[in-house]
Amino acid sequence: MATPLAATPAESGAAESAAARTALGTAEQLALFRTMVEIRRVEEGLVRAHQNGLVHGACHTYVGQEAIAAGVCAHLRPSDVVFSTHRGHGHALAKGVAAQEIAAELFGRETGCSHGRGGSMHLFKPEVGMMGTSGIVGPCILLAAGAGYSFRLQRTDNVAVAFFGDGASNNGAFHEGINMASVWDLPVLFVCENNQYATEVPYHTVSRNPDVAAKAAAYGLPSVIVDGNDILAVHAAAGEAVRRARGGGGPTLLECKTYRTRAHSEGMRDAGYRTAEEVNAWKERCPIKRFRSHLLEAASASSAELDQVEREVDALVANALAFAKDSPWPDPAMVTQHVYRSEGRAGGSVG
Ligand SMILES: Cc1ncc(C[n+]2csc(CCOP(=O)(O)OP(=O)(O)O)c2C)c(N)n1
Ligand SMILES: [Mg+2]
Repeated sequence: MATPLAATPAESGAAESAAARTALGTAEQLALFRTMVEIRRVEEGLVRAHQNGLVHGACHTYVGQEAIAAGVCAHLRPSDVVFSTHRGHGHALAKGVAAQEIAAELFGRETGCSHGRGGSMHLFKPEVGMMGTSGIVGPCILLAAGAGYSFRLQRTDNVAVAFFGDGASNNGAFHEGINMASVWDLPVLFVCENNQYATEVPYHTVSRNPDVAAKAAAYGLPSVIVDGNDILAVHAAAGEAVRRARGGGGPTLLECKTYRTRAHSEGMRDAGYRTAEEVNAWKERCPIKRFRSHLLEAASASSAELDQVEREVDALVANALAFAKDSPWPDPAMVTQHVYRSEGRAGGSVG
């Protein structure tokens, strides 16, 4: 099947121009590199664990899209909030949820960030502003608009972020959420990760316009399209949008052109709707490989330094997976805890 890809900015050119623009020092660039490597390694570890029967429930990986979570969340404070999707491990990690809490959650253990009750699509940690991954496509856009409204009422300068896929942009929630945020100038960043497929449905078959960002014009908010596999481009565009939101300038729709290089979900077939050539071409555009090359070419880091980061991340992720595997299961007697409200009602203590 011939699957025309939406035009992406020429990757090397985009990387160079973003690099030329970046005011980031070595430490900040190394931090972005570390976050992307950590997301990738956690996903690879979860894939192996899924194959070994240790992960319970679905597992949609973020492999190939790491630059987006890393580039956006680098601008966020713990008091800013993120609403995520079914493909949200990277968002949770970049927002500050520890790898071991995520691994333990997918393993169904008490030490997981949702005490093993939720799994991959219920990663919550409000203390760091991670307001949840979700199996329902679209509502994260409305939730972020609502959080932005609450920040406005509370007179804070916090920012709400919604991450969502191209598939969500044809959901009514997208149109209602960005319209409300736009008319009320809410402090929200809408990040569309256009990986060009919704499960097996190519975006060009469900939208005449390949650019989700174009829809912003209908609602009067600014939009930007970036190469989502270029960490410096994502970081620069997200920085501007977050500054605008924090300063009272209203929301932005940021479209990141990207690609998932693994199956929609672990264990699902990954054939018949896209070609191996297409997948391989995008593997060549791997955001981590590209940033590594850039850091070396720009002499911002040595290969020994980058290898050291990778070794540290490898150790952290190995520990996280071992921690998850060795963690206790939730106590079956607590199964109804957090299900029913137990205060302020006659006979309300159910759990
Ligand atoms: C409201 C709703 N409709 C349909 C689904 C089934 N579904 C799960 S993932 C998915 C594809 C989503 O595609 P996209 O938003 O592009 O995200 P991606 O998987 O590409 O990251 C669909 C349709 C769902 N979970 N929720
Ligand atoms: Mg998609």
